[in-house]
Amino acid sequence: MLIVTSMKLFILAALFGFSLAQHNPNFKHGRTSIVQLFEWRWVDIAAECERFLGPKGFGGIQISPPAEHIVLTSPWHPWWQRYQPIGYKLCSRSGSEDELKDMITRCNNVGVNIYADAVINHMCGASGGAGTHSACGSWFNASKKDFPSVPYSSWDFNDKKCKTGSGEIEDYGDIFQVRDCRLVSLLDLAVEKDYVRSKLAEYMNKLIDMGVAGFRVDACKHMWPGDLENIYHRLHNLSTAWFPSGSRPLVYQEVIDLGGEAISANEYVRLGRVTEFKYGAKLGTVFRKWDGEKLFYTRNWGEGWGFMSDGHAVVFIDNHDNQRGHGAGGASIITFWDSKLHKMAVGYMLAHPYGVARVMSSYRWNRHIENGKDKNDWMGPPSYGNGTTKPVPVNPDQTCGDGWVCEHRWRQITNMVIFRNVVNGQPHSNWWDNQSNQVAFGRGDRGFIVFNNDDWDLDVTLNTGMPGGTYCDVISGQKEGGRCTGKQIQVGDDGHAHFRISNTEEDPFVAIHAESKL
Ligand code: QV4
Ligand code: CA
Repeated sequence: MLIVTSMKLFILAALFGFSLAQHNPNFKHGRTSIVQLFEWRWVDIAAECERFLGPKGFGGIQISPPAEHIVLTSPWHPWWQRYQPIGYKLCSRSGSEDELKDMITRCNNVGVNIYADAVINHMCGASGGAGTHSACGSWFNASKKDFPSVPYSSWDFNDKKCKTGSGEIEDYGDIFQVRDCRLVSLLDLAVEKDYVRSKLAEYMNKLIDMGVAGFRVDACKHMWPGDLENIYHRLHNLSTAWFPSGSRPLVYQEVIDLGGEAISANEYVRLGRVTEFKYGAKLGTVFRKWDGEKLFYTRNWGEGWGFMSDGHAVVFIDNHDNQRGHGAGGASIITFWDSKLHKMAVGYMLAHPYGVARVMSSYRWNRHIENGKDKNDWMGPPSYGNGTTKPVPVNPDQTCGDGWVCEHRWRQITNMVIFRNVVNGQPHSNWWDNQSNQVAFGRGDRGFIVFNNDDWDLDVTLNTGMPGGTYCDVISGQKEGGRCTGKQIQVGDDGHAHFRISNTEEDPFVAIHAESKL
């Protein structure tokens, strides 16, 4: 037997392009995309897997944090209460442990993976009070740092290590503060302690044994890479009920790195994937045509734009933070509120080979912007008066009701999720641009996409690289019962096709792929 050190493995992985453990999303059946079902209840997710996500080829779901969290009433049940754990009982605003388990099983059974959002840097805020105001009534005392349901006591927190006067992170330029002090007053766990590490790993392993395929790890910038490495090494292999034996959980770490901070995403890529926040911030700027950006500049999109290396990135247009002014990215972030641009930007991401792609699925709230800030950025999901989350109803036209946006059900987005599966593994090819905001590119001979983000029409003949035939555009419609419900694109035997896209169209882009051929 050859003993391969992890360094050698790393070099081998780099040479042969296979993913390291923990970088592999463990997708089933050649699927390729994750959808973030922000604040959905477990019972709704289970139903959505069976009726929509499984059949449409979604690879996985990022779920909201499943651990027991504080319940706040001022403001009234904000979404962010779920980022304030008070223990690791699997009991949350999204439902009970039984409901979680049933959902994980049913989603896995239809080929859809579950990735849990793991909040392991901290517990609730320091002024969280004492009592049983938690998702399942576990008692805790924030001022005494007493969380008996874990149990954690004041020994398990970082306060002695933190050197700032306030105990808070005051300067993001000081890596010690960022890791050892409190993020917005959240009680900072001593992740260097063996006991704390063992509790965190126990929590994550329980989820792995139930069948999750990996984790989005919250607030990684605020934890030392060495501490995270130790926890990740303790994680079990995935359940062999659904995954090949020896499969490691995917880990994708939330590190916001737009450049210019003391801590960089690169410190974490060795351990797992990392959220590439530059992606949505830059693509938003490009599609908005701000700062002199033009779509044709994305000819070398990906590493060419200073992003982390392809095998390390999880990419997205928006997330639950930056769609409401939290986190990073600022005003350039394109959300469902700008639906036309959103569909184009998500379409671009899903057509492009860089990174593991995550689609956002949101709820509507009473956005109220004053002086550039949303006063209602705290508002939780559609709820009843007592704060319990409402179900997600599906309308006859397949859209969602009751304030659930369900971007993942928008035809243009669903069809691009399918496009990404169809072109999986094919190279970025046959680039064309007009030196402005009209661009086109293919994915080998399996797919081709054309964008018109200029203020004038696009009218051009392009080499698609695809076999001759009639294809259905999957943006204006799709292939249904042997015909196209939207535009039809004629590809000649030489691979060339004529495209005409008016800038005033509802969706000024066109996409065809091998399985949309008549
Ligand atoms: C406030 C003040 C503090 C004060 C405290 C006193 O800001 O200075 O000491 O009151 O009571 C909420 C409130 C916040 C409040 C805090 C503690 O918004 O005002 O502190 O609770 O009571 C989410 C929200 C936060 C929220 C947090 C916990 O975005 O607003 O804080 O949940 O409920 C950085 C990080 C990055 C982070 C990003 C938002 O590097 O890791 O900020 N992103 C992740 C998650 C995000 C989550 C957290 C981290 C924390 O994606 O959703 O924050 O788990 O860039
Ligand atoms: Ca910390």
